[in-house]
Amino acid sequence: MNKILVANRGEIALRIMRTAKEMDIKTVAVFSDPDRNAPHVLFADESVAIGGTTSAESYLIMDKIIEVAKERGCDSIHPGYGFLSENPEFVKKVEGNNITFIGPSAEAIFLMGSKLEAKKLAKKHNIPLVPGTESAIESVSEAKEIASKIGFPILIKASAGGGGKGMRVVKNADELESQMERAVSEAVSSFGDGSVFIERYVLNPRHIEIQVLLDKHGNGVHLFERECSIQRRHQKVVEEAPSVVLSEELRKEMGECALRISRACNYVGVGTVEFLLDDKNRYYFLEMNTRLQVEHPVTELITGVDLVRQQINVARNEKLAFSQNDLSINGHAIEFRVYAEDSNNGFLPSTGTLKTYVEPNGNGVRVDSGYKEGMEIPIYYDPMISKLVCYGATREEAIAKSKRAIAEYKINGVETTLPFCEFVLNHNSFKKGDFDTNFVNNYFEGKIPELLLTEQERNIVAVITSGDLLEKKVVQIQPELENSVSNWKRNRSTP
Ligand code: MV4
Repeated sequence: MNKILVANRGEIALRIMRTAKEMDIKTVAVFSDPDRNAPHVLFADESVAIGGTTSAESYLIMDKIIEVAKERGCDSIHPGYGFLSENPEFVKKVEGNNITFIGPSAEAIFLMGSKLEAKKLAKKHNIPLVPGTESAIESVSEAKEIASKIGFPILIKASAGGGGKGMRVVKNADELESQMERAVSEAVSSFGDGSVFIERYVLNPRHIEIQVLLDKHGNGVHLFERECSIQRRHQKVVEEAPSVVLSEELRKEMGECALRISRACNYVGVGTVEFLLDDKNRYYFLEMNTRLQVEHPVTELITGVDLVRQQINVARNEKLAFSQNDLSINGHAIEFRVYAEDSNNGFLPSTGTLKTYVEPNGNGVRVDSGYKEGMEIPIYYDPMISKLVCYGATREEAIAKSKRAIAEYKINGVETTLPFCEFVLNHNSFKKGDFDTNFVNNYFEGKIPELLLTEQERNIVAVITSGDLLEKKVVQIQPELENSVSNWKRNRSTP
């Protein structure tokens, strides 16, 4: 492999190019009009303008990207995440042009794109599933019959969905008909496929995912788990590895399950198998993501494995250089997604220019970003500015480093989710590792609590929970809010 076209933008394009450079492989960037001065464009050995502004006009145009790859003599394409990364048609086109797609086969991507097919495969291989239907439900009467067997609440999911898109909770039989109709019409309009299925709704689950890596010679390993429960509306905000709740035994069992389903679809390269973990530590297969994930760095930090290097090695037919016994968890890593969003205003996108942009660094701090000071955050793409990833020998150390790094991170010009990340870090439930996918719903009231009373005042059972001092609320002491005062405001100079 001599030259990779990176069919992506921002932090992940840069992330991929860095490893390519370490491997003495040339890189070609493609870029849209708004991205002409972006770091990934400057970093690449060659950069080619593909025009367009929106994703649909640029990073999603398969033929144009393949044309550039051929013109520039690329022998391979790395899709990153998002965009064309899980599009089986793209894989076929790339391979049809004698270019290596750095990722799994079109067939594996296609299979896992159908949540129902994925579940059928999992069942065949004795992988635990949430009780529910194995094929698409055709009618409301069928849905009622199934629901009465598994009991309410149930969840209606779109087979072509995933990542939480097209899901409907149904609390009782009265709601079933209307919710089912909505789910089907949503599935048709969003995915062009109205197939839906039913599962029992698991209350307060954790979201645990297993990183897998398989070569083309039948070797495969898992690289342990990532805990991704801290999310809002299916957008992950804080991810960590390892999870505080998995025993060695459970970790091994889930890792083996993840490998079993990967092998069942002849998976090659890096992939992620998602599970729900309920409050009794029972796990259920949800879906498989057939790409390099945003949160892959936490796994890299605790295992010492460069996942992009592994993807490239597998793509060029190499055998894995290590086996499961060579892998172990070393330390603890936490990732914070820094979005240009206003966490005090419903996480609305916050557009503008990075007037001040100073990244933290130092021991245990990694920042994967795609921006520099003075750049504008384009409104056309995902609003993620960077990922702050902190590493320590223990979880406590990783938390301490994270607090220090967030305090060092100076961003003016746009609002970011950093204050929200700090809120999470300071929350007692997070500190104790006692949380699930409802963390944000349960504890975040839409505003960052900016002030906490002094020690003395705290003893008088009063806490200011509202950001607005005029709305001073006097409430019972909420242990979770202790220490949740944020110093972001103090550290921030006004834009
Ligand atoms: C569920 C569930 C509860 N019960 N399935 C959301 C993302 C998609 N991959 C599956 N999701 C869920 N499926 C059953 N039967 C709860 C969720 C869920 C969730 C899962 C992982 C991370 C965050 C979540 C937030 C809300 C709901």
